[in-house]
Amino acid sequence: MNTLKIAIQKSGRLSEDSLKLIKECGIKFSNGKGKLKASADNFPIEFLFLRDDDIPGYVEDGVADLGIVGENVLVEYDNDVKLVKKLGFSKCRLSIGVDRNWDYKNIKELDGKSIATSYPKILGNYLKKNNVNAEIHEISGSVEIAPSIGLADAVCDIVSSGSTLLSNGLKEADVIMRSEAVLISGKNLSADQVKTLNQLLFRMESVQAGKNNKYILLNAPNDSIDEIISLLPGMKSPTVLPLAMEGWSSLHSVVKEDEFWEVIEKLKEAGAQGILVAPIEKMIV
Ligand code: PRT
Ligand code: ZN
Repeated sequence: MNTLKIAIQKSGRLSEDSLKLIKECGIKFSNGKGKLKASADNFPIEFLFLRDDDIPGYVEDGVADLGIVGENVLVEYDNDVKLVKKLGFSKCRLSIGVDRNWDYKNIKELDGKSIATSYPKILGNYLKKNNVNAEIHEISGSVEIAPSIGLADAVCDIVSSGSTLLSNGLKEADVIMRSEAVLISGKNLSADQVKTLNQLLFRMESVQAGKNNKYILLNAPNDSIDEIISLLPGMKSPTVLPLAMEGWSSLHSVVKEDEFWEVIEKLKEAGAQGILVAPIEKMIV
């Protein structure tokens, strides 16, 4: 059997982007509302829709072969599974939050204090590593209200924009870990399942590479082509085509998303004109 069962969060912050990634990989399926299972029409994969906290355990037990969870959940539960790939979405931080008037300098200030969290293991390890002796109050939700109701001196919670801390009179004082969605797998996949996993990873990597790059077309006088090629090395080397106008060429290449604006400035200085930039759906290097 080469079919893989993948566990995806049923409803929450990971759900939409997890399903979007699967769809961008060309995998078609219909997941009616409230369904707990679905299978793909054109790829050997089945979906289980679960609470995120249950996913690492189900993958460890072999109920699911793969799963998508936040790294924070993976590290907290510490199941015997493999982290296969970071997926680049649902980015957040697990941070210490303290009263906004606290002149907090470093983690040592939490010595002898109490901290409310849903992440006792990650927090405990961090405190131990820093030789800080604090009391950990494990609570499962609404951690941010703990200081205002006198339950704890500080919190350790997931932060994204920071507005939840802010609206509870707290500030982000220390980042304990950075997290994003990750693909995990069990340790006992069959050889056929590993083949399917490699096909899935190949598709995910093509989608990610596409997102990290832009397709760029521009016109340039022939005497600036060498300089422009050095700015736009492309996948192998840029395509250079003559324009109908004597002495000019069109160049086609790819540019990395995070270098994009810097490169555009340099291209303009080198004499490029009529620059067109288009998204890339998939990129196979
Ligand atoms: O029901 P189920 O158990 O499946 O879901 P859940 O409620 O436990 O998890 P969910 O859907 O809230 O989050 C799933 C994963 O998304 C988390 O494990 C993180 O990896 C990731 N993630 C990304 C976040 C956030 N951003 C986030 N902002 N998880 C939670 N939050 C919460 C945080 O707990 C706090 O209450 O949002 C608030 C802070 O947000 P800001 O923007 O105000 O800072
Ligand atoms: Zn959860």
